Amino acid sequence: PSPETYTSANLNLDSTPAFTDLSRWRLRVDQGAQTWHYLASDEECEEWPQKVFDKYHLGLPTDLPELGPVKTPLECANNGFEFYRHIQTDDGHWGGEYGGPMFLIPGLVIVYYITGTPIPEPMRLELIRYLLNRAHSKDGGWGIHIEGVSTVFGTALNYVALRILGLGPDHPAMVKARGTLHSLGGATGAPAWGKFWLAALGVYEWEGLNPVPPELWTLPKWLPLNPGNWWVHTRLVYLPMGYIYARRLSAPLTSFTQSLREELYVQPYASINWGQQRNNVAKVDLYTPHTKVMDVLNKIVTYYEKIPFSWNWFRQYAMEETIEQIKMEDENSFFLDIGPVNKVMNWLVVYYHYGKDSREFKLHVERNQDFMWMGPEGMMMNGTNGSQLWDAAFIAQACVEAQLADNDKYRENMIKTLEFIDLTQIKRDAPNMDRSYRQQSKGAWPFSTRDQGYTVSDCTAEGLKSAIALQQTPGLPQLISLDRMRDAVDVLLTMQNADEGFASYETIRGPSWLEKLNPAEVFNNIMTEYSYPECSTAVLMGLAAFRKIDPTYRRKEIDRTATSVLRYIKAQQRPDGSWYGSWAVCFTYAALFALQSLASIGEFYDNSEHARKGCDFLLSKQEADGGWGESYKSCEDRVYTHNAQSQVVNTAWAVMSLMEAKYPEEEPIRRGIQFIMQRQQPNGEWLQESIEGVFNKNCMISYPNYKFSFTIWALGKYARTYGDKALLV
Ligand code: LAN
Repeated sequence: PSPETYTSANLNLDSTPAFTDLSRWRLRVDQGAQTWHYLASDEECEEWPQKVFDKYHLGLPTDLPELGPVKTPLECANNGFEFYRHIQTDDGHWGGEYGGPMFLIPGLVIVYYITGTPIPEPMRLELIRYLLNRAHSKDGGWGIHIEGVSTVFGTALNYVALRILGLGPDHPAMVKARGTLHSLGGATGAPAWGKFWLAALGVYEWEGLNPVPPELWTLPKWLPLNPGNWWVHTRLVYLPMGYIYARRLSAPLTSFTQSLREELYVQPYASINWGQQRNNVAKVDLYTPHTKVMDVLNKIVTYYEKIPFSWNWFRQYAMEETIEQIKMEDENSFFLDIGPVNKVMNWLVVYYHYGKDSREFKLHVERNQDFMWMGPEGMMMNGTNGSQLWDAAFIAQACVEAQLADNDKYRENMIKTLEFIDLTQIKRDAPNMDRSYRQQSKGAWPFSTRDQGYTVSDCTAEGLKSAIALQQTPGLPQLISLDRMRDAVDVLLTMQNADEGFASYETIRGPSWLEKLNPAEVFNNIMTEYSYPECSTAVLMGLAAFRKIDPTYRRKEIDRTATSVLRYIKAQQRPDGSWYGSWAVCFTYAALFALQSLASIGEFYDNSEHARKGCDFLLSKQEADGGWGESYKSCEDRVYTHNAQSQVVNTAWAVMSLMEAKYPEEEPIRRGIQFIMQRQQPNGEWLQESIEGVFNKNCMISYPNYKFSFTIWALGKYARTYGDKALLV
C-alpha cells in the first residue's frame, strides 16, 4: 500500500498546528454507543446545540448554577446528583474519558497509516493535542499509563504516533521526546507489544521479536497451550498478532519510515543485531521478566520459525483457524471486539486478508469511532468502548441508597437509567459459542454495551443488583422480568471457580503454570483467569439480592455458592487484615467488597476476627484530614501506599467498608464523610483527582464517574446508618 495520505507535506510540521473549535464538538449516543462529531458549519451547530454533557466533557464552562450550601450528607448527595443528572446522556447512561493506558492511540494511528486510511482532520488535530498534553513536562516522554514515569513502550510508540499524525522530527516536542527515548536506550528496548507495532510499521525487524506462533490455536481444546484456555484478553490479542507475525507483514519502506528508523535508535539501523533484541527490555519497562522456561521455549520455536511460510503447511492450516476465530470475534461483537488492542489488530488483519474494499474493513473503520473520546486535553482512545453499564449500575444503586431514586424530581433520570440497564442486558449467547471459546452470555450484563456482548461476572451481578434496586423503588416501571433475572442468575451459576471465587469473564480454564509463559513483560497475571475478591463479592451480593425477590429459584445452588464464596473471601485476607484489589486502587477498593461479603452473613467488627482486622487495617491508613488517599503504587508494589493527597473515591470506599462492618465508633466515619462534603464544589460536582482504576497490576485506568457514584453512595449510607444530621457548619 502507499500511505499516500501521509505525505511529507503534512508529516513535517515544525510548529504545533492550530487545533479545533471546541464549541463544535457533539457527543452522539445510540443504545450506549458513544461517538463524537465535529460539526462543519454554524447552521449545523444551531440545529444541534451543545448540551451540558458535551460542555462538561470538553472542559467548557457548563454554567450550572451554584447550589445552596449543604449541612447534611443527604443535602450533599442531592446537590451532587443535581449536578450529575445534567451529564446523563439521552439514552440513560453516563459517559466519560475511560483513559489511562498510553499504548492504545499508537496502535490505532499505526494501522491508519499502514492501511492508508485518512484520519479525519479534527480527529488528527485533537489526537496531536492529547498526546502533547500527556507528555511529561519534565522529560517529554510517556509512560505505560498517564501517571507512570516515561518508558520505552510509552515514549517510542507515542513518538511514532505523533510523527504519523504530522509532527516533524524537529518539532520541539519531538526533539525532547527523542532525547528521552535515547537516554532510555532507544526503541530496541521496547517490550514485546511495542516491538510488534514497530515491526508492523516497518521500523523494527521481525527477527527481533520472540515468536508468536498461530499453531497453538490448532491444538486440542484440552491442552493448556490452546489459547482457548487463557485469559480472554490475552488470547484475543495473540490471535491477530499471530497472523501478522506469521506472515511478517510490515508496511513498505517509505522516506518517512526510513526517517523513523534513523530517529528511534541510538545506533544506525543497519548495524543493529536484531536477534539479540528479542529479550532486550529496558529496565523501566520491565515488570514481569520472562521465566527461564519461556526463554528456552522461545529459542526452540525460533528454529521452527526458519521454515518459510510457503513451505509450512501446518502454519497455513493454523492461519485458516486464526482467520476463522478473528471473523467470529468481529461478527459477534459487531466489529467492536473485546477491547481496543485486539480491535485495531483485527482491523489490520482484515486489511491484509480481505482488502480495503471489503465489508469487514469498512465496518472496522466505522467502529473505531466508538473508542474515541473527546476531552479537555484533546482526543484519546478509551480503554474499552466505554464503561456505560458499569457506571450506570453504580449510580443507580447510589441513588437508591441516598434516597434520590424515589424523589419525584429525579424520576425521569431513574427511568432512563433503568431503560439503559434493560436495553444493555445481553439477550443471546454468541453464535458458535463453543467454537469461539465463549462463555454463556444470554442474560448477562457486559461492562460497556450490549453490542460488545461479553459476559463479565461482576458486571452481570451489578446489572442485576441495580435492576432489582430500581424496580423495587416506588414509581419506577418493571422493565426487566423475573425470567430475565433468572437468566442472569443462570449465567452467574456457571462461573464459580474451583477455588470457590469468581473471575472476570470466564472460569479459570488453564493451570497456573501457564503464567510462566507470560510473554508480555509489562503485565502480570494475564495468562489465565484468576478469582478476585471484587468479582466474587459482586456475584455473592447479586445472588443474595435475587434470592430475596425469588426465594425458590435454584435456591440450593445459590445458598451453596454464597457459603463457598465466603470461604474464598476469608482465605484471601492478608495477615495484616487487608485484601488486595485488582481492578481499582487498591486495598481500599477490595476492603469494601470483602467487608460487604462478611456483612452479608452477619460477620461484623464485634463478632468477627476477619471484619475486625479489616477495619483496623483501614483505620491505620486514615489521613489527618479525615480522608483516605491511596496511590496507584499500591497496585504495582502490592503494599499499601499513601497518595500525596486524600481522594474522595478512596474515602468513600473506606467509610462504606467501615459502615458495612458496623464499626462501633462513628467518629472516623464522620470525619471521612465530612472530607467528602468539603471537597464538593458549589455547583455540586466533585473534581477529578488521582487515577482510580487498574488492570494487570501495572497499568492504570481512569473511572471518572466514581467520584460521583461512590461519594453519593457513601453519603446515603451514612444517612441511613447514623441519620441525616448536620455535619458541616
Ligand atoms: C476492565 C474494565 C472493567 C473490569 C471490572 C468490571 C471492573 C472488573 O471487576 C473485571 C475486569 C474488567 C471487565 C476489565 C478487564 C480488563 C480491561 C478490559 C479493563 C481493565 C478495561 C481495559 C482492560 C483491557 C485489557 C485493556 C486493553 C489492554 C490489554 C492488555 C489487552
